Amino acid sequence: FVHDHNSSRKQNKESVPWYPKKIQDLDQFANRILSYGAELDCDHPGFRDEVYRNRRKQFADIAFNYRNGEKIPNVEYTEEEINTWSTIYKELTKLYPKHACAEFNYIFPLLEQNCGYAADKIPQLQEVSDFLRTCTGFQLRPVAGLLSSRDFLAGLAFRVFHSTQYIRHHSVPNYTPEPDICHELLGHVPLFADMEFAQFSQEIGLASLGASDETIEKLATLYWFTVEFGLCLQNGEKKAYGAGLLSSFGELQYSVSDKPEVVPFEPSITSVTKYPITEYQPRYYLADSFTSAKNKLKTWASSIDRPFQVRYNPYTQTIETLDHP
Ligand code: HBI
Ligand code: FE
Repeated sequence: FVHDHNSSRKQNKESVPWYPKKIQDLDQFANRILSYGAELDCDHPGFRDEVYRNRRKQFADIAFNYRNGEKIPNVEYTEEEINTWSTIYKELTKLYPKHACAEFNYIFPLLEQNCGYAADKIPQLQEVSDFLRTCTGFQLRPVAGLLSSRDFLAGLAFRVFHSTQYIRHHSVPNYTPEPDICHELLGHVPLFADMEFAQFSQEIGLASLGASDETIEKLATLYWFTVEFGLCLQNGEKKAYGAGLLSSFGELQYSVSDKPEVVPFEPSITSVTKYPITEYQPRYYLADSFTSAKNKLKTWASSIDRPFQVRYNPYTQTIETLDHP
């Protein structure tokens, strides 16, 4: 959830920043994560826990060694890890019927029936990924920690979602300074099974390929206010669809209350809004529907100054580039 300024890539008018052209190119991201899974900051809840740090290293190794097309190794979660999951699962599933959007509530029971979602078990990434593929073609890929915005967004262009596999530290189940498997599986995964939402997410990814640093910053901001913290209007009521809300017991309730400011999703405004990353959002953006959000995003993205157009070919899993004369 950190904003980066990727200064390592040179840019000028003639050179377009490198971007992945085929799905195997995503293998290159694994060794340039920003925060490595086992090296925790001193304010991380697991900083002083040697057992936790070792465990994080095991997860990091799975992600480092993973290659496109392979099966994601199953993990045997410990009792302590499953307890953390259970606590969060039980609290959140109480709130979903009232506060989550209709698409989320439609899909959630299917995850319970088809890929092992339950209070007493942490689902395996491979099983979840297989299910998503049958719904929208989205797939999961294990990642050891935070990627740059550029790399992370590029994955979405291929309908690949980089997912962490470790769980937050057991001492503070309601807080995590970074994404963890609770955030990914409860927050993100359900909506990647929705066709409109999948298309919306892929649009952000496609717009990011070869984009300037400034555009990446705007797309990361759009991602933040939609995929992470988005609200949508359904039958006159505010419902949550953002993963940061759907995986937070406190912020989910706060976001749909009358305390925060809520304004219509408008890419030109949303994309330049500043936001805090360690506290509840003071402002949320409200979409009419995923279809409407997708169309607004597409219109906005077509105004981005990029000397070529891209489209994804799902048969070859490659990006096709259409040059402007
Ligand atoms: N990396 N692994 C990972 N997971 C994320 O959710 C994530 C990321 N890097 C950047 C990011 N999210 C967002 O802040 C946006 O910049 C896309
Ligand atoms: Fe997230």
